[in-house]
Amino acid sequence: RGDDGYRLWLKYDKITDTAYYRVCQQHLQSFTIVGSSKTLEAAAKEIKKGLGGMLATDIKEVSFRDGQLILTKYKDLPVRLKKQFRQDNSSHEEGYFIRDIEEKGKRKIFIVGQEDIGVLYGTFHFLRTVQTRGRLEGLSIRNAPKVQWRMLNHWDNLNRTVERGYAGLSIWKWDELPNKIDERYVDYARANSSIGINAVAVNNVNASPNILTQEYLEKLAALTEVFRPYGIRLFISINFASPKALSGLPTADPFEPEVQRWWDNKVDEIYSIIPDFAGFLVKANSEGQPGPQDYGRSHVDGANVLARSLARHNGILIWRAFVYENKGNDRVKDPYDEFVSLDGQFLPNVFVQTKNGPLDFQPREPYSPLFGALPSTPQMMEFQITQEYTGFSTHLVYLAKLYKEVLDSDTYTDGQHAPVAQIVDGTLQGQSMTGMAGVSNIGDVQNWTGHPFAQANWYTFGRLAWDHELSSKQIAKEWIEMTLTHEPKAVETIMAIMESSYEHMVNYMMPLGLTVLSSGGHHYGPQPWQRAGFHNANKDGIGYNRTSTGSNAVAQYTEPLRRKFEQVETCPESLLLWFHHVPWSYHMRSGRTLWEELCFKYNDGVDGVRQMQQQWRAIHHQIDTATFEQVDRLLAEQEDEAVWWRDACLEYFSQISKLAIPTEYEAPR
Ligand code: GCW
Repeated sequence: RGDDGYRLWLKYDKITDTAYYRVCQQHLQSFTIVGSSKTLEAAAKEIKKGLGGMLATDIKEVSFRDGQLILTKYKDLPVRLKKQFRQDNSSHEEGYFIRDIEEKGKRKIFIVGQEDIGVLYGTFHFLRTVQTRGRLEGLSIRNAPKVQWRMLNHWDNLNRTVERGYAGLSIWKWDELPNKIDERYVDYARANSSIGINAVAVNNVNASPNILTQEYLEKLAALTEVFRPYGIRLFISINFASPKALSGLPTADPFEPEVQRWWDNKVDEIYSIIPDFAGFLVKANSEGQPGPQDYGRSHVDGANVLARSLARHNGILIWRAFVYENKGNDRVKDPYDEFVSLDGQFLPNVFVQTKNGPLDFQPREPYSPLFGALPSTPQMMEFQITQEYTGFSTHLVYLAKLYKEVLDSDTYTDGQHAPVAQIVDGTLQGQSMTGMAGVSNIGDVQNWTGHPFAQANWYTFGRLAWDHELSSKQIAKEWIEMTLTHEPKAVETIMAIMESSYEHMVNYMMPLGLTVLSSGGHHYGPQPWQRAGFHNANKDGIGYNRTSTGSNAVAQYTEPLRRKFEQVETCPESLLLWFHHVPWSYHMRSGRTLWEELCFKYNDGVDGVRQMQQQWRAIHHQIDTATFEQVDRLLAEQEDEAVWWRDACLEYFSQISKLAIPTEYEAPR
């Protein structure tokens, strides 16, 4: 029987490596939990499920003296062990350490958290160690997250459709809540907790006011009962005009005292039902959503009204910076232009949430220049996990590459080495409120994400939000071993597929810094002829001039980046057409002309997909049949669509450039 993908990376199949199995059997037959709480119960359940599955035996809960595996908070350790572990202990409330020691002649593994949630995170880490066949002897791990809020944003509507969702309907069955708790909610919480995700916004940022009705608050309360043991806090997206829509107030003007009162009352009501409610996520004055500017007020004015209500309960407000005007100007400049002057004016419990790039989740963008430019405002990174512009759930694209490229980008803030990651994790500008959000790719299809490899993007987002220093390779390896296979050659091959997949996609869709060549509305497939305002192709050349002779978006970057992007010779070729309008005959570093390079890249992308197909077929025997065939079929579709992208774009650009498409770059099928 094939695997249906429901168990994600928490498969816990029996260990087939006999030597490793024997070691585990010897050391992991029994466990002890010190203390009691729902979170510790969740840890115990996971140990039984995880080790029980991998050892194919019952794991017994026993006394402290007999336990081979001890799960405990640091403060509950006996004094002698506290002394022994003093250096391992971290004061981080989500931190933990794992240590293998000899205690009174017996080997014991300790999983020790500062708080219960640390014990649970440590438990998942330990299970991952066994799942990836890590060495148990001498185990010594110390870990804590680098970022405070590690969050999924669902774009799920209350009617269960999912905006930009490609994996079925929303997992939230609002019609059944609060009375019926779907088992999937628990597995969702387990999966998130296993990768360190500790917050979710459950509904679309294009928000229905109804989420704030008492009816929905009770449904939400039922969800928090499931989330709480797993350390997951609840956010909701709200509609700025809710006071009008729900209570018939004549206005939602943030300066009207009755509006502030309305939010105060509503927030009090929420906390009376959900005492640990985390806060609101808001899309305002963006793509038609209502907001403070409807009343001539600023983003700060709007955000602070909500933040004030929330602060009375230690709640948090996340205000999105995804704004643009569509007035024929260069819209990539809008978020920066609107928000930089507001720095320092938001209340302390406000996050500004900024998309990774200044445009809109394109296959490749430079990092958003807002990172580094808001020194006095906590800023939350927003990545997209769902593949709106990167192949829906049809294309195999491992997004760790995109996330890492952005996080590693040097912003040169204050003239020093200052990667985006250090702005996001707060170390560079001394922020204590930090966060990273990912727009979820989860739906109610059996395997959660549609494409089996799209699970890896959920996984990798969580792992990077926890620790942005992990490499994309390392995360891929973990995920493959937990999900697909342990056979070393197959693991290597799948890693190679995943690692190369992102660049292939960029190449067959939008190489050299091109953007938004996708069709209008649904964004599936190419329609460059509708997108002239993004690529600006004409008979002389192609690309968007964002230098000082054009829209001057380069001015939003600090030196020396500004100069680097400004000059065509120093601008990275991967972003060339993002920043420059370049003649077709321009000489690229490869020796090809720009036109030839474009043709080369598109073909290279198609070849890349064909190569992935061959690589996948070569490991046929190491993958369960159902998964193998599903991915194989999807790769065939991806190949067709890569060809579709290449041909549509090159045919179209060829008509404009009046240049023929050279066939020499085309590999045989
Ligand atoms: O990428 C665009 C999407 C919209 C989305 C918007 C946003 C939720 O096409 O569907 O709306 O971004 O991020 O607000």
